[in-house]
Amino acid sequence: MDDQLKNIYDAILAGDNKAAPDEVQNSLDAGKDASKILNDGMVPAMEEVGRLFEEGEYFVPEMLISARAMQAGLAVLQPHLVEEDVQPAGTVIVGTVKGDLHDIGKNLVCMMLEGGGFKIVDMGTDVPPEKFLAAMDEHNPDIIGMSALLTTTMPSMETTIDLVTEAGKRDRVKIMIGGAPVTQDYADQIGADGYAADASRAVALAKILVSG
Ligand code: B1M
Repeated sequence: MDDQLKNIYDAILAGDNKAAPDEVQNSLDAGKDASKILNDGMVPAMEEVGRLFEEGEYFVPEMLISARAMQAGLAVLQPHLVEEDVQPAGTVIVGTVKGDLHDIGKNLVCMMLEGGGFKIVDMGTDVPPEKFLAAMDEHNPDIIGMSALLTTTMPSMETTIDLVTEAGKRDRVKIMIGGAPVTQDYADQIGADGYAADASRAVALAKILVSG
């Protein structure tokens, strides 16, 4: 990691929500690629926050202020991740499932999908299965995307798929899932159409799902 990326990494770890966007801007001004800033500076910082939390060195407040610094940095990065003038590739409803308040990964997936030309309906966090179903009726999406960061909230993905199936609407929509504890095996097990490990793979997967 070079000095510029290290400054971003340190600002997020320290939860400094002024330095984080400033350092992101400095790196952009210096000509650094937005995806490099994201993948080699910002995401590793959040992984380190998770490790420190697991080891009992960080607690929820520290996680929260680091998350805020991450979001502040992402706001600066967003226009550089989103390509302009791309034809709509389809509509995707995206939400973090019921009981789960983690939204950084979900927001990144939304940004990248938007950059990939998809129209996004962002449902936010803590989205119950019934709300996904109601949004399906309202927005007629090509894809429902669900994110979960807690092992305890993953079952809500299956409940949502079951609800869509019981409503007789499963053949009208593709369902993709993701989030740190989610795997391809889990996607297969609950009958999702696909799993993506990160935001760029989510775009590639969404393109395959709408074309197939
Ligand atoms: Co929480 N938290 N957290 N947390 N948190 C984790 C997830 C945890 C792994 C930390 C740890 O113990 N190491 C752990 C979960 C353990 C488990 O379930 N096995 C945990 C816990 C325990 C908790 C609480 C229960 C803590 C408590 O209160 N005691 C609590 C739960 C609150 C709730 O949701 N009900 C809690 C709270 C919080 C904060 C609010 C403080 C904050 C979230 C702030 C926010 O999101 N606005 C927070 C944070 C920041 C984290 C960590 C440190 C970082 C998460 C993150 O933003 N990562 C996290 C540790 C970790 O993940 N290593 C942790 C960066 C982000 C870019 O990655 O979200 O994985 P990620 O998204 C990626 C991919 O997964 C993928 O693409 C994204 C971009 O590449 N992806 C998709 C995500 N969604 C996708 C959807 C797709 C496709 C791909 O298709 C639709």
